[in-house]
Amino acid sequence: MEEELLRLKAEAVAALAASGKDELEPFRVKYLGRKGLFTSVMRQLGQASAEDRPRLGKLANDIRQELELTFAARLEELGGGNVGGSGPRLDLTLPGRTEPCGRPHPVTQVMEEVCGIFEGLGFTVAEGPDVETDFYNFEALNIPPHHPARDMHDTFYVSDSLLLRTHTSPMQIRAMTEQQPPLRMIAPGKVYRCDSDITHTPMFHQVEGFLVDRKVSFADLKGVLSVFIAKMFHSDTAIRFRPSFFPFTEPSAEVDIGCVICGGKGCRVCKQTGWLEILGAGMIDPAVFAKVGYDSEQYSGFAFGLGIERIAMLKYGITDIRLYYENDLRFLSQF
Ligand code: 2NL
Repeated sequence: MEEELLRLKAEAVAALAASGKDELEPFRVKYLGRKGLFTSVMRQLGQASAEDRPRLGKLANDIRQELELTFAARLEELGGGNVGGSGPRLDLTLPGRTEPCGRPHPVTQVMEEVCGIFEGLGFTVAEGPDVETDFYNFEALNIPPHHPARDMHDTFYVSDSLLLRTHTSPMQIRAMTEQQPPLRMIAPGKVYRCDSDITHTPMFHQVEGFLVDRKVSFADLKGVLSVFIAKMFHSDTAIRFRPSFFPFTEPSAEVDIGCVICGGKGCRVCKQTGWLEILGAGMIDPAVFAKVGYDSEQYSGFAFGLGIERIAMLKYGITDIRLYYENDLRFLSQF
């Protein structure tokens, strides 16, 4: 069989050297094709002894590879490749094969956009740990043990005094315990609540912000949030402040924007109200200032918090929050 292989190789090399352009394809079929001579010799490999088989197999493969290279070289030499043409072998009009390119996750994109807008308004950015103490996450925010607001937060506890933060406000408490006013800062990051359905995931992203100085008023809060909403959505997006309650702000408000889907006429997304809730805010409660040692006679401030997944859902018309975390490229590549 070895002789047969070597003979076939010599024959093929000679045939190739002698072949013209039109003979190349018949050559390929005769020697290298699926029903060609090489294939039939290789079929005989099964009859070789177990001891010879590996060596013969390797020899056959080496020869075949060498012939394929020689064939390709000959094809090139004869200016082949293009059927019946004498033109260039490469069709330069074909679009290139592009590598698929990754990009930031839609949640990351919206997070960066939100942070960028507040940075433009002079806010600094602070990030911190996902595992927090009960003090920073609850106590300092005027949520004592057994306060009903703790139920709303569906907290994941790590131990009696450690937990996965339910909001990013702990970073703002840290900032206030370390620095004196004036302060303006945002805290972006992951937060955790034991909750899961089409509008809730156990982990989601939040940006909270606050500003403390002398004579800060609710009008300042309205001004900052109006600029944010105009930049994030559309410059003439309608805004409405609704009275609400948070343990850490007084007074508190929830902020709605005119429905970006129906323009305020009423649809499924806005539940026929024409409005979409996009964030919560308020004037920082004096009880919070007391916890961090600020004098609330001298200083006042506002704070706000918004969920990134929710903002991105409204911005892009996404109806199921779980899509963000299924890693389906058909979804992700749309952003
Ligand atoms: C919401 C509401 C809010 C805050 C967060 C805050 C932080 C400090 C002091 C006072 Cl340190 N307040 N944060 C205030 C009002 C609302 O979030 O719906 N978030 C998704």
